[in-house]
Amino acid sequence: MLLKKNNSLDCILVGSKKVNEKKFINEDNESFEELASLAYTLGLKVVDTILLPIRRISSSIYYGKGQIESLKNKASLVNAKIIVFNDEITPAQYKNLQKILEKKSIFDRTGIILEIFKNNAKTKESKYQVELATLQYMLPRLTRFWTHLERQMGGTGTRGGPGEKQIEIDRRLISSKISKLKKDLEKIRKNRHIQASSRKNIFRVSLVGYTNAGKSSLLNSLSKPNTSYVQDKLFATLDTTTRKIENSRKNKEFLLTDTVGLIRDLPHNLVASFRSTFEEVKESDLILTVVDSSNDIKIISNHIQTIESTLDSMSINAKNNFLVFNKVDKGFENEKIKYLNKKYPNSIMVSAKDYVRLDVLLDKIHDVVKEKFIIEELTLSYDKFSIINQIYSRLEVISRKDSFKNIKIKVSGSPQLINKIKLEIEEKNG
Ligand SMILES: Nc1nc2c(ncn2[C@@H]2O[C@H](COP(=O)(O)OP(=O)(O)OP(=O)(O)O)[C@@H](O)[C@H]2O)c(=O)[nH]1
Ligand SMILES: [Mg+2]
Repeated sequence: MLLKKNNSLDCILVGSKKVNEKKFINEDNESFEELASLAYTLGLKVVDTILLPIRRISSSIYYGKGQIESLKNKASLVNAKIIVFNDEITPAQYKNLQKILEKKSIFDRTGIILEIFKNNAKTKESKYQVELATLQYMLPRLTRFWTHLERQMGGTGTRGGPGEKQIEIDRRLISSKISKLKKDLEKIRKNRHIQASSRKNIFRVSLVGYTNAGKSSLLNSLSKPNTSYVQDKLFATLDTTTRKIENSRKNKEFLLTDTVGLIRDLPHNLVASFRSTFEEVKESDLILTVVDSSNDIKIISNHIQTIESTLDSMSINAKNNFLVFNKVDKGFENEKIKYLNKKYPNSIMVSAKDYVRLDVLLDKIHDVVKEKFIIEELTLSYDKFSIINQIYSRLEVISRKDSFKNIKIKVSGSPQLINKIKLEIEEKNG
């Protein structure tokens, strides 16, 4: 929304180069590249990138005054109306920078991520979640340049130049909108909970992972019909999609859920807003972390750590978890395979795009499903051939004893399915 104000989407990326710390410079390049893909995802055109040396962070404008002045000149020179800071800018710094940089739109990494989420939200729930996070982010940063607010909030009735008074009105409007959104989201969350509990009797698997790792592609490839939204852009998916993965193998169907992608330092407002989405992950029986294996080893390890710590922060215990290294079709070297296998023994390499080793992945999932199997003996009288057929097609039959009165069948399967079949037998009996 803020972007529409500018006709040009040309932007300058600004990062920090800490002096005297060589290690930091490397890391910074990596996060800088990530910022460039975030900007690209948002549809911005990066016309220049600047790494500013920084010795000490200024609490008022983050960088030095001279640095910001020359940044302003540079932006005017290349006619860039948008300036994107890689580092997190506090509300106070934001306001001061906005004063110096005048009519240029300022974003930090969090602001960019919020804009992307805003563009990609499709369902009511994700729209509300993103709006809530955005308003919470905006509230302390309100300056007279947030004029788009007037339109967004449905007009505030003032036509005069937006000044302090206008900001006060906006602030109150935002606060009341925030509480309304929270209430609405709570209602949606309760509803989601009811839906989720109706799925209790089937094994549930969730896909989590860094944005762009290929979670939606994997869901598509495992479930065939290509309807999950796949894009080479960050945060393509904001809504959870669940599909039943049926299989010729007996009693081994499961539900597979695709989730919103994660990223390093995901804005905490967003994490909080999407918490209910992750409740579904929390309740699943198996969590698979999908990793883009075409990245450098160091980036791979950073991504895995990000996923672990984000799940941790939501108290999600990735029990039985294993890693799925995706995109192995993309120039995979033997050395890398060896290294990853050694470092992450509980993992599997696949390609969602080329359907490579998806059968091995399914086997691995089925092994976990199977761990929950129980063994029971069912007793049937002879008039229940339809149930006998079901038993053979859906459960594993260990032994069978036919007598003149009935048939005793020892089966192995998920407790849920065995119970379901037992109920059917009772119904038939009754
Ligand atoms: N080469 C290759 N590309 C893949 C593979 N799987 C996914 N991709 C590509 O990677 C990009 C991201 O895929 P998505 O499935 O949208 O990734 P995601 O994890 O759902 O991303 P978010 O929804 O943004 O979190 C797309 O361009 C896919 O075509 C794969 O196995 N090999
Ligand atoms: Mg996706």
